[in-house]
Parts: sequence; structure tokens; C-alpha cells
Amino acid sequence: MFLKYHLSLLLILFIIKYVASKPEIVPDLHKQHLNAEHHDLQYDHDKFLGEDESKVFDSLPPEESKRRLGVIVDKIDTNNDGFVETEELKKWIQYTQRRYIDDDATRQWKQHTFDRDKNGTISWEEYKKNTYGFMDDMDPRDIEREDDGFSYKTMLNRDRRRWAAASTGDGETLTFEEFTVFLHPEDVPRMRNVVVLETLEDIDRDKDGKISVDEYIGDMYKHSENEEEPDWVVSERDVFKKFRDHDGDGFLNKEEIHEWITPKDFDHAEAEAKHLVFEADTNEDNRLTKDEILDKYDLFVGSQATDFGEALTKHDEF
Ligand SMILES: [Ca+2]
Ligand SMILES: [Ca+2]
Ligand SMILES: [Ca+2]
Ligand SMILES: [Ca+2]
Repeated sequence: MFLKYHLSLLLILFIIKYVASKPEIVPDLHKQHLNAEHHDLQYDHDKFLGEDESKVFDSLPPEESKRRLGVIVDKIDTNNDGFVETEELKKWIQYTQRRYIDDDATRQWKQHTFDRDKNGTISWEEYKKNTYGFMDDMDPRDIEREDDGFSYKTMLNRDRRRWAAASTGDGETLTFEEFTVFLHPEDVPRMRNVVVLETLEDIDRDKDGKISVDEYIGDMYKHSENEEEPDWVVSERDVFKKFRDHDGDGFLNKEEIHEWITPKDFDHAEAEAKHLVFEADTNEDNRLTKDEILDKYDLFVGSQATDFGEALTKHDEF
């Protein structure tokens, strides 16, 4: 019984680590796997705080980090019964993710001073000029030169394709909502095909349109000579066979990639909430007190052991 539960928890943890990430940063996440402990905590912090706040906490001394966590716990406990339930935590995680996405889109919309004529939309030409304008002065050979399989030209074409998919109109102009979808397409159903394609292009080194087990592994682990594969890589190969390659042909096709990055009936926020409750619930009553959370504060928030006084003044909500 325990073993069965433990295995399914491992599976859930595995899925949230690899699946919840944005496809374009999958390679980076996988590299961090080499330092598994750090990677897991960073992921938890990002989900719990939002990526922006998570960075702020990383620069705080432990005492201040704990104090702010206490303030957050009071906010999460919306029915004020002194306990954080999984459902409350799930809602909080959804809220921080939404806030991060909205803040990011607002910042980029302003930063590029898009929509100068204030008609509520931005055109592809405006965006292209702002983001890729530097290419006008470049040697065409440099634009097409590939670095790690990518050139400026491929990035531009990829953005163009994503832009068209984010548009619900003519494919040329985006509203602010559509621009948000362009920047953060991962959970938006109409962006599914584009997200699958980008994931495929990121990992498909031999460009045969499918992902082999070696490409899948190579994306997260660089084999060095005379080194035996670590256990986690061996088990990743097993995961590929058992859980990814559904038709057993040795490759991931687009449907299989889709199932990998956005599995059906899987709620990232809920999985992360369950994971946090499981890890911090010392008395095993399936809910968390403030003390339980503060005792495991490094699971929820990051902090620096050194004192950075100026970081304390960054945010006034505390
Ligand atoms: Ca509560
Ligand atoms: Ca391939
Ligand atoms: Ca297959
Ligand atoms: Ca408890």
C-alpha cells in the first residue's frame, strides 16, 4: 500500500517537475537536474511565490524570508481557521502564477512602448521592429548562423508562427490578452500545436520530426566519456519507454509529445499543492499550520544566508 502510494507520488513529482515548465526552458530545467536538490526547491519556490517574487526571496536573509512567509500564510488561509488546506494552497498557487503572467505581459507591453497609437492592439511589424530591429544592421550570414541548432532567423520565424497562433483575428495584430497568450502559451488550448512544435524543434537534433530516446536524454544530460550514466538518467530512459512512447516505436511523435507536456486531467497547481502539504505536514493531518510551514520554510521560499539590507526595502507590501 505504502509502496504503491509512494510510486504514484514519485510519478506526480516527476510530472510536475518536467511538464509544468515552459517548453522553451525545458533544456535549462533539465540541466539543473544535475543538481537535483537545488532544482526541486527552486521549482517549488517559483510555483509558490511566482517567478518574480521567488527571486526577491532568494536575496533575503533567512529571518526576513521567514517573516514574510508568515505574512503570506495568513493570506493563504482565506477562511481564517488557522490551517492551510490543500485547496487553499492550490488557489494561492494559481493566483501567483496568474499574477506573474499578467505582470510580465504588462511590463513587456510597456517596456516596448507598443501600441503608440493607443488603439489597444499591436501589430507584428511593431513587435518585430522592437525585438528584431537589430537584425537590419546585421550581415545576413550572421542572421542564419546556427548556434546550438538555432539562429536569429529561426527565432524570428518561430515568434512569427506563435504570433499568428495567438491572434484570434487576422494573425497580424494582437490585443493585450492575445499578447499575453503569445508570451505565455503553455496552458492555452489554441496554442497547443505551436507549443508541441516548439518542444519538438528544441529537442529533435537530427531534424527527422520525432524525438528518439537519445534526443530525449541528450536534452537533459550530456554524456561525458568514461562516465557511467547516473541512476536518474537510467530511470529517465525507462520513463521514456513506459510513460512517453505510447505506441512503442522508439520515438515520440507529436501526439506523444503533447501527452507528455500537457497530460489530460492533470492539474499542475493541485499537484504542487499536494506535494507541499505532503512534505510539510509533520503531524499528518493533511493540512498545515503556520508552524509546520515555517519549520519547513526552505521548501516554500528561498533565502540567502548573507544579509542584504537593501533587499528588505524592495517591496512595501511587507
Ligand atoms: Ca484554512
Ligand atoms: Ca529526431
Ligand atoms: Ca512513439
Ligand atoms: Ca498538519
